[in-house]
Amino acid sequence: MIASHHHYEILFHRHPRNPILTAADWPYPVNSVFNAGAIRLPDGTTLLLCRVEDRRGHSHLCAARSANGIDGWQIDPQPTLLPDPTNYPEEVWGIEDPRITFVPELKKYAITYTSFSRSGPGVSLALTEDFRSFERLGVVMPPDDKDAALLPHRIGDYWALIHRPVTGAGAHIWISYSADLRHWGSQQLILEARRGAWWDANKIGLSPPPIETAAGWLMIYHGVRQTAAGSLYRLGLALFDLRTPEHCLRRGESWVFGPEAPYEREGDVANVVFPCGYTIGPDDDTLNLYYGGADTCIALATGSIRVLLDWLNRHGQPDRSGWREQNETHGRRDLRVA
Ligand code: M1P
Repeated sequence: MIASHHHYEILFHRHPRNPILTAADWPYPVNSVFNAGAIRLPDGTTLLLCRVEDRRGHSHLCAARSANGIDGWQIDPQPTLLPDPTNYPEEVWGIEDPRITFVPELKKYAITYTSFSRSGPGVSLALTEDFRSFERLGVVMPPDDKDAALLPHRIGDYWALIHRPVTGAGAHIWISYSADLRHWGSQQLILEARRGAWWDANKIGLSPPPIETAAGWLMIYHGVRQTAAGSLYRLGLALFDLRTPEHCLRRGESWVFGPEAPYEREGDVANVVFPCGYTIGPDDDTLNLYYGGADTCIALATGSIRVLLDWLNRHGQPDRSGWREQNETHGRRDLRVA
């Protein structure tokens, strides 16, 4: 039987102990904790790399570790990764919204985060083996760009980064390729905000890193609709080809998760759900999605990858927004071999 809410299927179930982490849990004074990257460590520990905002309004990152991913969090007693504006001036107004990808070829975790520079938000990349020491590679996408994640392995010979530049044409999702993680090219638009009345009309961005499945890269993205009462952040699903991830195979029409609970409706920024990470259960199917609630706290919702893919099969449509741009702008499809 399909669980329903106002007759829509429920794809994500909120944990009854939500919010699972708040500023009150922090070992030092903070304003808010939200938008955490997530990863399961080899020993089974869940690590959240949380965005922590101080009362200046600047953010840094702090690791929290838990055996069950729900409670018993061990939070680093001090900030884990602070902005370093002396050496990295792009971090002058803080670092935000990390996404974590384990990269088997490097045996390291890649962290893509927003560096808030005087020119606006850009994408920075750091590598780590242990979430204690970090190797910064600096800016990989200049402002205005954010909502980025690295795919875990090369596509052909090239690393792939999904990201969200803001261009004169709007805030859409793009992909870029690199041979060395430092120099990026072959940029292509892959998914557009839909404009008009759509729930994802005004801007979209990648939420957590894409999930690699046999059917393709499953993307959970956030869509924003501007309303008379402010911005409304909700989540949608799209599926991209495994070997040519610039090609969208299916895109859901309806949103699948949106602000409903009080900790999502009310906070520093009302009506925001914003996941930056997930872990996958031992059954290889259960998706534990960690998300910021109203830019104030961290919450957990659980779904099934199989059910999400099945929903996309039933409710998704082929999406040509990226293809149109790729063909009109470049007149060819595979820029990586150019
Ligand atoms: O305040 C809501 C969110 O705003 C930003 O998202 P975007 O620029 O994609 O609309 C996020 O970076 C995040 O800081 C915040 O949760």
